Amino acid sequence: MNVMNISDRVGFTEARLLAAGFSELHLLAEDADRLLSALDAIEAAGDDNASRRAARVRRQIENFEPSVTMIGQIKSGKTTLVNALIGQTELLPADVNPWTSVVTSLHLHPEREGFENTASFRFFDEGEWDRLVSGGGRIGELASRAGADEELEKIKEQVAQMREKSMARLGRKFEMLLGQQHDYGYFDQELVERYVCLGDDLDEPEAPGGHEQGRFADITKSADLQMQRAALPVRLCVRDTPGVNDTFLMREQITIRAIRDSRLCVVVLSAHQALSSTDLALIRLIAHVKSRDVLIFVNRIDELSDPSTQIPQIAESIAETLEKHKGPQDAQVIFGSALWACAALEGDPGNLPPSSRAALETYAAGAPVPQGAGNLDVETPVEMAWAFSGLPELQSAIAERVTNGVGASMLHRAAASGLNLANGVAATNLIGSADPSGRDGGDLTAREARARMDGIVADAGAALKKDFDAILDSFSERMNRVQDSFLERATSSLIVHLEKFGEQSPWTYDPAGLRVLLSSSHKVLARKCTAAFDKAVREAAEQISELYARAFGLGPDDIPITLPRAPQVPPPVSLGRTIALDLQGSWWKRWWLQRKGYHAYAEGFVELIRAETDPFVQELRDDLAEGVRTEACEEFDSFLNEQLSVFASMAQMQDAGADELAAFVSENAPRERNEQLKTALEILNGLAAR
Ligand SMILES: Nc1nc2c(ncn2[C@@H]2O[C@H](COP(=O)(O)OP(=O)(O)O)[C@@H](O)[C@H]2O)c(=O)[nH]1
Ligand SMILES: [Mg+2]
Repeated sequence: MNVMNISDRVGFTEARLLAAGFSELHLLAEDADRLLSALDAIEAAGDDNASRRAARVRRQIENFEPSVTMIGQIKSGKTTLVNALIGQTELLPADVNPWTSVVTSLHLHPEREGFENTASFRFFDEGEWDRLVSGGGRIGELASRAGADEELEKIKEQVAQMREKSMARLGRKFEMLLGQQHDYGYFDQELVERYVCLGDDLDEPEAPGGHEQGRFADITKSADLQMQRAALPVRLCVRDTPGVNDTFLMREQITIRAIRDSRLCVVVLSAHQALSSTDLALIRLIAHVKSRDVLIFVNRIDELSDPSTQIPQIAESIAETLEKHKGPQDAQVIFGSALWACAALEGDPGNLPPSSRAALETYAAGAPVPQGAGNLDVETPVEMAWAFSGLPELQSAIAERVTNGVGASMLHRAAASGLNLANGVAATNLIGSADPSGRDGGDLTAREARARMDGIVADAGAALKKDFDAILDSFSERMNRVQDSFLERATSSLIVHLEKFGEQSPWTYDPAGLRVLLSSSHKVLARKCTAAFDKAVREAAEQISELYARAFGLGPDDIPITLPRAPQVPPPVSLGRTIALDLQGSWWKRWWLQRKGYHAYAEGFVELIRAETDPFVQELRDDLAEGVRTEACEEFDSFLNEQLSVFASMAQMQDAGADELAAFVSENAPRERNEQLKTALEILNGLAAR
């Protein structure tokens, strides 16, 4: 396979198809460009301090990469859908062996001169691998806690087999590879297969020097491919996950992590079993994500005998299931077929299997052209297949969420920074152009002013950290209380049950209540964190404004300060992980039968459920809440540093001698530069006001 061939194969038709749904991303790209031009003006008009800070904001805009993660059952068509979404129908191998656990991230870049494709593959580290292999993953832990020895043995056997095969494939090097990363300055299908795709012929020893497929797939944890896409005006990361299924809960953890890494997720379902009972674990995973950040793609509608009639029925049943199980009820549901999309991209819908083609024709004849297909001419078979594949609708939903969600937040943050810098430059110019006699309008010496500014910054930073300590402590306490009272209530319910029905009748207890309470603790946390951040920036800005007045004689109109918004608190996705109480199947029953006497029940129960629910509490406290604190403090530091830089520029101007001032005036005299700064201020004011 030719390397150039695979990476640059998007032809004209494909690019046109792909562009149809992404049009809203152009709005984001245009705003980002205007912001960048405003930063150019700041760099041109400001001193070194301002230029350095402006360059930093520029990098934040340039590195901005929204991402979307595909989750769903194995074989629902996630990988095929990702291939269709990026217009390369054969890039990622579909139908991979269900043992693989690789999360693949495709980092898509707008077209740019001199861009080089790269790839990196990371392996599980030793700890992760041991957990998977020796414990049989989380399912092994669950099974052993619930006393399901037989299942555990089965899993262990499977894992041992897998390990043997890995060793055979990877040889002596195997253990040394754990924790490592392999980087490449290119990629092609073969390279990707080597890392993400276990061969089907697991029992065949590899032919000497023969195909390399799946060589590393057992131990690959993540694959990151950097590539460019002509149809995209901004960067976008599309993440493919291995899929959740019943047997390997290790995957659940992988999926949770992948959802946490993207604001937006697409739940891919199979039309002929959309949201069946096996998808309940999936609903739990998205139950705590905002509806707006979840898209449901019902794939494989080409396998329905009569899509037009069946689609409304499926939609209704999905709505019912989501309502019943408290999933994200307002999530947008899109129907489609990745197979039709791939056929369109390959320019040959005529080659579809007859039943799939017939379904397309019936569907297209009986349904209106789906949203997002833009001005595609659905008369041609290629465009018809694309329009009805659901891909344009999926793209436009992604584009809308990105543009108005993370995109808008990023623009606001960057515009607020830019505005503070631009106002700093304008205020510095004001000081520099004032009549020398009226220049020192302040009542503080330069040294006093500097000391005061440093004091404000240090105190403000320390105060926010202290506030966060208190918030995190009370969050942790609250979660412990919730966990204790859940255990208490569940145990007394258990005892009542035992007294009434005896030991032979299994008891169930829905852990939903625990999740609801922990989720409301999370809401309180989010509210408090946002309030603490807002208060910190407001108070710091007031003190700094006051100092600007005293040190430079500048009022709030001369040097206004724009407050950054509090960072978003991520949803408590980890509450979706499966715990023993969720599995009211055979293991749970067996756990019953092994206990002797009520006391053993109650004690064993508390121990089991505490061990099961501890990870919720730990993850919310140590990952989520700590992450929120770190981000808020960084954001606040960045705001304070911006003001320090503005202060430094103004102080320098205030103290400038006659020579420096003359140089400044000659350099800044050109009206053109001031005009540019004025335009920049207008742009930034407009964007920051949104
Ligand atoms: N008929 C039909 N088959 C599909 C569709 N999407 C994917 N497939 C097939 O379903 C199988 C599993 O797809 P894959 O993308 O690997 O699923 P994943 O496990 O969710 O990533 C492959 O053989 C695909 O060709 C579709 O829309 N219609
Ligand atoms: Mg897949």
